[in-house]
Amino acid sequence: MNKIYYLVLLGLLFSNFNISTIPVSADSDVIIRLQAGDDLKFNQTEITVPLGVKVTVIVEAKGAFHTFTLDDDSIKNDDGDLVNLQIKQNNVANVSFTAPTEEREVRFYCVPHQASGMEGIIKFTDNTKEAPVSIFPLFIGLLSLMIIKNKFN
Ligand SMILES: [Cu+2]
Repeated sequence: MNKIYYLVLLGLLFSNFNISTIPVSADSDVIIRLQAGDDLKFNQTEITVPLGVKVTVIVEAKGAFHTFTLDDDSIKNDDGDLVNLQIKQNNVANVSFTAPTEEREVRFYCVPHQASGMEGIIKFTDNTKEAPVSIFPLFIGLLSLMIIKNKFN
């Protein structure tokens, strides 16, 4: 009984580590959907993006004219211009750019409403370095261990 118990425990631990360390491919595109609300806020204020990926931001403007503007001159859109997307009231628009290849945090804001707090942060991070520990699989693992243990007892 004890052998099975520890083998299952070992297996679960290793499977958890595998799940938690799979890196997202650097080739994959990232699509960010933002709502620029009539409350003069973006519906997301902290966004994490891997380094060097192609990013597309789709912004839906509600109630007013809004912009999605990056506070970083070195990031250019596909036309080589600054990222300063203008979205008419109750319209949807999008802009694409390539994420920087070095870690940094870039503020995004709406030009007419930044003073009302219509802004947020994009964190460009090297996600291959991070290995977030997933607690849910561990919980399931422990739960199944308890069930197995009860069956053998
Ligand atoms: Cu705005």
